[in-house]
Amino acid sequence: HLEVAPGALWFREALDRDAQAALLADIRAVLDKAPLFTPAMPRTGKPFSVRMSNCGPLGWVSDAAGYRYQPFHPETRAPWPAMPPALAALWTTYAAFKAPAEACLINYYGPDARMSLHQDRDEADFTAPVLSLSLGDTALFRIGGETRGGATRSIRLSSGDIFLLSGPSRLAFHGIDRILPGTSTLLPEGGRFNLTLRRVNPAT
Ligand code: MD5
Ligand code: FE
Repeated sequence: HLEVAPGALWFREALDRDAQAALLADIRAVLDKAPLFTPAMPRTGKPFSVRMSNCGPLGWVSDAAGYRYQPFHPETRAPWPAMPPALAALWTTYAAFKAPAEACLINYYGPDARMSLHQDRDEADFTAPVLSLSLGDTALFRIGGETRGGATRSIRLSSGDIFLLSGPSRLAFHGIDRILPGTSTLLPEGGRFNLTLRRVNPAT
């Protein structure tokens, strides 16, 4: 792997095409039960350009009431589908954390979707890493430091890449500037899935 900042580990092409296709099939099965929804910004209610779903005991949602983790889909109200074993295995291998992941956030980016610079701080335990897996079109990912306005660097995340945010990078500002359409043939519909595996509650 490449350590792009202290604790920010980039495993390029960690998964081969077969492994990517298998995980994609798992994600499609999750989405059959828990369809992508359009999150909205707290207070303003402005819709995100990224659509989302989740699997595992908890899922991240956002609406006019705020950002939070909850155990059910915001529209169907059904419990999130179980975490596919292949995803749990990635957590074991790459995060090597003492407690299992509780949430897998599924982000879908169409050709015009983006995600502005932010920190992930809705989890109660920042000692656990966040594991990110990219599937489909390449994304221009930007990562900075723990304060807004500092230096940032830009990284091209491609299909099969795993990115692990741990230690000093766990609270790094980051975002997706844009998707590069047509850079992968994995998704027939185009675009990009990003899966983030997270620990939400303190590991006892
Ligand atoms: C994505 N997702 O590609 C991006 C980047 C999100 C999110 O940012 O919150 O869903 S995944 C890489 C990532 C995740 C968590 C923390 C950090 C990077 N980080 O501290 O740099 O859909
Ligand atoms: Fe994030």
